Amino acid sequence: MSRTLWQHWRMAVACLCLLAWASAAVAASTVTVLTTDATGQPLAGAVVAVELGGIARAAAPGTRAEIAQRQRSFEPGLVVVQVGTAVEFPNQDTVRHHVYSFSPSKPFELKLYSGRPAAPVVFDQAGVVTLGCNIHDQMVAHVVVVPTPLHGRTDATGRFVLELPAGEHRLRAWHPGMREGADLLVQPVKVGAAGLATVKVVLPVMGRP
Ligand SMILES: [Cu+2]
Repeated sequence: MSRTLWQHWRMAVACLCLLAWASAAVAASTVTVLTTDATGQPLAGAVVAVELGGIARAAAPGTRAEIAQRQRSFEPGLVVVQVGTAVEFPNQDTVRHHVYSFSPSKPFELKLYSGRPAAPVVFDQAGVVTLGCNIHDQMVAHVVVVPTPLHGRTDATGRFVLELPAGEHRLRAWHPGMREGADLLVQPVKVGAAGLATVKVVLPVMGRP
């Protein structure tokens, strides 16, 4: 190998190494979030949301979700939406319902109605909103409002798996077994260059759900 070729080869190797380093630095790593109660028992169905870089992000205008009323219950009984989402509350029963929330992050009421209300309800603040019906006391639902599109619920083993880039993020978690009115628990999550395998989150649930 001539001296010039050798120099080119060395340069190429250096470039490749730099590329590999750069892509490792931005690559996402697979992170498992494990939610448990205070005794270490896994919690299925916990809501987990992560704000990348700790930055809150609202939903794109026009983002919609729906909670119907069917057979005198809310269907589904829990939705997780991004801040700014407009939620429709169609009544599919023949009886009228009166949907309300006293939750501080979104107090509202849809007075006794049939069919589809004229306008959806926009959930513009992060938090947990509890819904009820003035006519049917057993009707309860939750709208969990999070400032990120990156959210999900834990499986039967209490786990939610997602891809996270290196950085300092903000994780929020909540479980229906937590005290009524409890907000999402906030926990910082730091993903280093070597990645991060598991994040444990202990939620203050009241007894077994
Ligand atoms: Cu009702």
